[in-house]
Amino acid sequence: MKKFFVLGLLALSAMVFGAENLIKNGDFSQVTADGKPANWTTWPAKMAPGVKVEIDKNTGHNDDQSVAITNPAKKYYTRIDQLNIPVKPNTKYMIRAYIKGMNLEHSKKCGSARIFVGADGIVNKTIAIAGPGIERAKMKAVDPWSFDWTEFKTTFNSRKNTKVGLTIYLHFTQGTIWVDDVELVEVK
Ligand SMILES: [Ca+2]
Repeated sequence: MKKFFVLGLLALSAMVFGAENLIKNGDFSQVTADGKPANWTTWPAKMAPGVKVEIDKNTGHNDDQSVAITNPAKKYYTRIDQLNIPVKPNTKYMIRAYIKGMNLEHSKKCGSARIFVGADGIVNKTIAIAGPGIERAKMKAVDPWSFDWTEFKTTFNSRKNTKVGLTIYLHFTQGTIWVDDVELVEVK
């Protein structure tokens, strides 16, 4: 009985929320042999000592696993990218991720932690942006800034794009962010 109820709920949410998540390994459950999140590219490819992008098997949003990005000083800029994500042109999408932050210390011109969607399958030209770096004032951030798992999302129109690029980053900011349950879905 309970099983049927759960299946019914799943079917219902699929109908209500519709679309498939276009992000691969958005829950960071899949890990490569060298301990990196599968389907994500870390940038820069060669990281300075103390800069880390790693799967944390003890911290997650809906489970106990996520990716952690650590900058040991304010001068570092570290990203995880997923590029060339196919989308339908002129269509509304939602980008969402859950982010947790610990001991963030910001430099003057930093972007802090952000979720960025770019045109043409890459991450140069902004289509959409969200995240702690956008909501710092609203969240009354004071350094060193720590916050528990928080939902960050925005909607955007894909305009002429047939593919977009996604990056989630910690920009000229010291500290650690955890990222989980990244979702890019078509919305009405
Ligand atoms: Ca997870």
